[in-house]
Amino acid sequence: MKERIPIVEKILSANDHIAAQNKSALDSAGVLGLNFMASPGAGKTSLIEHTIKKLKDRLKLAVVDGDVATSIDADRAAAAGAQSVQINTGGECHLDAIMLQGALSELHLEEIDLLIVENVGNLICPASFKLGTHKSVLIASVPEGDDKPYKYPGMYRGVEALVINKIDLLPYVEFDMEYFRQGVEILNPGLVTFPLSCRTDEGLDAYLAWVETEMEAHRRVVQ
Ligand SMILES: Nc1nc2c(ncn2[C@@H]2O[C@H](COP(=O)(O)OP(=O)(O)OP(=O)(O)O)[C@@H](O)[C@H]2O)c(=O)[nH]1
Ligand SMILES: [Mg+2]
Repeated sequence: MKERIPIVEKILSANDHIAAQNKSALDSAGVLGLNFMASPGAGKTSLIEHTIKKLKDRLKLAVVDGDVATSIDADRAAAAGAQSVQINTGGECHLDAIMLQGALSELHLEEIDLLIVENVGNLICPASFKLGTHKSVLIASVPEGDDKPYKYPGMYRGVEALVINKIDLLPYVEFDMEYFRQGVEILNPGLVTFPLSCRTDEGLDAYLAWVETEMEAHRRVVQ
């Protein structure tokens, strides 16, 4: 058991090295990279579809989708109007930097402003593997329950923005928003948070404004 720790550290450090290369490729092309993480079914692809439809007149978008199997999500992103690449992990519960590097080689980065990576639906493994994206966004959703920050602290600690999706279901599901937000505040004080619904569009504008502000800030840094 003792020998596993250095091996895990080596894997993560090799991953960090490739992640740094990915970030540098994105920066050279002026692309802002967002890493969307969530439980299965929280609404990652739904939010990506909204993001594409609302911003595609102003920004050139690409999506890299990570799933164990199928190209369902990449097809949805393409149908919404973005370049898209599907990664099938074949069983791995997260994307890693090498997988993203392969996907980036299939995209014309010079023609992209915003890259959204949809990680594999999982609240544990994706938190440990840097990809080289600039910001991580966690999409929580009301039906998952209000205890998730307490049970998956690593994920909640490591993100720069939080979406609380499916607020249209608040009248039907037991979800104590105050308890949920207290858990988040302990782990990630002041975390920028967007309660919204991909079903009714409520709250979407604040999230979209954040994406555009991040895009502007990134342009100023890399120019
Ligand atoms: N009621 C409600 N349903 C939603 C909302 N957003 C997404 N859904 C539904 O939730 C289900 C899962 O949505 P997806 O966008 O595919 O979720 P995902 O996180 O991409 O799922 P995986 O990629 O399989 O992990 C679909 O049936 C959506 O229609 C919402 O705001 N409200
Ligand atoms: Mg999806």
